[in-house]
Amino acid sequence: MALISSGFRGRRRSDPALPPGQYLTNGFPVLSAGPTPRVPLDEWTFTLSLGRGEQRVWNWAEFMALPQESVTTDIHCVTSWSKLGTTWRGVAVDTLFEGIDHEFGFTMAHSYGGYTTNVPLADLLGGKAWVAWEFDGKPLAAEHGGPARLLVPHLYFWKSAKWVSGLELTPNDQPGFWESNGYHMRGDPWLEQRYW
Ligand SMILES: Nc1nc2c(c(=O)[nH]1)N[C@H]1C(S)=C(S)[C@@H](COP(=O)(O)O)O[C@H]1N2
Ligand SMILES: [Mo]
Repeated sequence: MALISSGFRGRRRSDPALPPGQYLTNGFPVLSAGPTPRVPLDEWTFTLSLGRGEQRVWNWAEFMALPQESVTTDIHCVTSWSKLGTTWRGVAVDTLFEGIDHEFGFTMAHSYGGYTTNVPLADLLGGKAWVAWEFDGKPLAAEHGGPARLLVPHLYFWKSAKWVSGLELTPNDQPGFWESNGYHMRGDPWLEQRYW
């Protein structure tokens, strides 16, 4: 009897969309390491830094003129909440890299306000990541990273830099803000790569 009921609870707990150690939330918690920067759209730019001083810069109008994609995806925070079926709109990182010569395999995402997080380039290309500016059909709220945030939903959500200002290509994997404070360098929720 005890075995049956514990097995039943186990199955109910393990939604196949839920990585190990995560629980579901319907809310949308705000997690920010500092104050929320307010970036006017007419001052906003996104910079792709390729190394050797080469860069590509988009202003808001240029960014909005790029092909836009709608994305429905699950997100997983390292503090254990997951939110399923979230809807976003934004520009695929693939689109930003179109026609661009680059040689480095790692990136550092930079944010207005100074936050950084490192993501291997392979985790940003191939339809895996976006610079998102709409959430749930509305412009992304400032506390959730508006005007635009990185969205890398297959990694823990700290990799999805809010208020993103650009991506810097780097030859080596360098730790960003949370990674320097003990968070994992990659952060795959299915492998529970929380801390190191
Ligand atoms: N610029 C910036 N981006 C950030 C953070 C931050 O503090 N600053 N926090 C990260 C963490 S730890 C998480 S869990 C998510 C939280 O996003 P949310 O506040 O929209 O839920 O943003 C990530 N991106
Ligand atoms: Mo987080």
